[in-house]
Amino acid sequence: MANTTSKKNTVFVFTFGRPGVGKSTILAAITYFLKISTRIILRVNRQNKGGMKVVIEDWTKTLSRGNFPPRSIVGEIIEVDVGLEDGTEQFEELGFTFFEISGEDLMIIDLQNFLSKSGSEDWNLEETEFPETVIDAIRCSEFFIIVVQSDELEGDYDEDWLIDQFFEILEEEKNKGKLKENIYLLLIISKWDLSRYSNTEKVIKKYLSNTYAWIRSKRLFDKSAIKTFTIGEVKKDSDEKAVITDIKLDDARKIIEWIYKAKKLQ
Ligand SMILES: Nc1nc2c(ncn2[C@@H]2O[C@H](COP(=O)(O)OP(=O)(O)OP(=O)(O)O)[C@@H](O)[C@H]2O)c(=O)[nH]1
Ligand SMILES: [Mg+2]
Repeated sequence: MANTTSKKNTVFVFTFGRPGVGKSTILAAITYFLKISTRIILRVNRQNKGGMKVVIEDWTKTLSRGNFPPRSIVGEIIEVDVGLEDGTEQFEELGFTFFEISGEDLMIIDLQNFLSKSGSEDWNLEETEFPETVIDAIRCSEFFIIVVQSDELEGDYDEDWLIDQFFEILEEEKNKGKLKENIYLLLIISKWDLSRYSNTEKVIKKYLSNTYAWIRSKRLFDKSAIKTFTIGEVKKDSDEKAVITDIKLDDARKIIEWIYKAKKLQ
């Protein structure tokens, strides 16, 4: 990890969201968009030591064939490292390093909730804290992408609570002086092709009211935005497997452009 966080000229982005919301798909789409853009090279991270998995080639091939990236493995941090060549237009001499940890790993927060509510005597906070590698990734990140799934916002699952807890962890870290000086938030409503809604702000205010309050307060994040994402048209094949029948990279472009602009305006 020391190798990774000391990498120069790269902007670290941490992705957060419960299992299966579409984190890997969003990162794969951004990578694919960058890959097929001219003047951009995908930098392969050869310092793959601290248990990080680098997936650029696998993911872009998978997407180009209309398939989704595989579900992330519990306990493994995925690191997508893209270097942007010195182009004359938008992107120049900058890189992005995206971290994704499996949604299951983030459920550690949920476990804390469960154990504290159940009053279990075995509850040991130390054991339920994020692993060191995750904390390191959080500490070096300037951008935080939170992903929520458009067709599950109304469900029983208390996503708002989960995000709220994550923000509290960030705030604690900030108060300890361990975070980057300026941090930015992008809240992405994923699988937008399945959505019944049109007004994103309204929907977040209604179903994720605490999250919305954090965004509005500007207490933690210097800048934030709510964006939607779809990978395009998705259908089930004869084996009931989801496949991408028409890939769209427009949302991926908007996400990376927002990050790029926020970085440049610093
Ligand atoms: N309809 C639709 N389905 C999507 C979209 N993106 C992802 N999916 C579906 O959601 C599944 C999970 O997506 P992933 O990107 O693997 O989700 P994840 O958040 O990385 O999951 P973990 O890493 O396991 O926590 C995919 O295999 C697809 O079936 C989308 O834009 N539209
Ligand atoms: Mg994943």
